[in-house]
Amino acid sequence: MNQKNSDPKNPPRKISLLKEIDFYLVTDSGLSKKGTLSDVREAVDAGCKIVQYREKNKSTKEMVDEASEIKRICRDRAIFLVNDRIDVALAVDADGVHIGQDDMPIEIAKKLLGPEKIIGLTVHNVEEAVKAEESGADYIGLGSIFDTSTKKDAGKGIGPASIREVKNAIKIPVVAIGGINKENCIPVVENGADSLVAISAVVCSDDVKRETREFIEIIRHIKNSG
Ligand code: 3NM
Repeated sequence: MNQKNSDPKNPPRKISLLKEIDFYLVTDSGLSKKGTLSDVREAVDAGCKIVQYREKNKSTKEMVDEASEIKRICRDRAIFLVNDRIDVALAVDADGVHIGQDDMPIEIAKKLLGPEKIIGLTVHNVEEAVKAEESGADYIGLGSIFDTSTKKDAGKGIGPASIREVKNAIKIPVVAIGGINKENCIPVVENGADSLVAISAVVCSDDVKRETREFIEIIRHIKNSG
């Protein structure tokens, strides 16, 4: 049985929310100026409605502690997903996970998490996007849109026009990621990205709240004038 959404016309509120989200925060403690918790607090205070906890350098215990605190910050204000670590997501009862092509197969992740949880999958092209939708992903992260040094194996940027190709092939929301900043985000949104991630452009800043607010304003402006 496809557990994706029992009624595609009436998906759970959290999943339909994904289409309405403009800016999507992904944490990176290695790049952050003020630390992950501060970044989450500031971004959510600025109106960010989705947070992905992406942590590659901490112990499981540290991650569970930090994820519990992020969940508390996000409560009633933002969707909270954990990158890769289904165990951590389960431990703190996060809203879902974001996984990559080489992580847990999505069908198994769905079984482990249950049908109410959100699962996002990273894809790099139309073929992977179609497969992600077929296997029950609730949204896809498409990247890397531009060249980036934040993720070492991200590969060359696929360009913002690829967002349009993917949007034309699937119905689930498309989150654009990789090398995006306030200057180059316009074609990203114009090509149909439902939401976008900018890690270094936000967490390397002295003022995460201001950067997040500005991204949200730019994205809304482009969406509303399109
Ligand atoms: N995933 P920045 S690119 C986490 O292509 C991540 O799937 C990518 O960071 C992908 O906004 C990336 O600093 C890093 O370029 C994005």
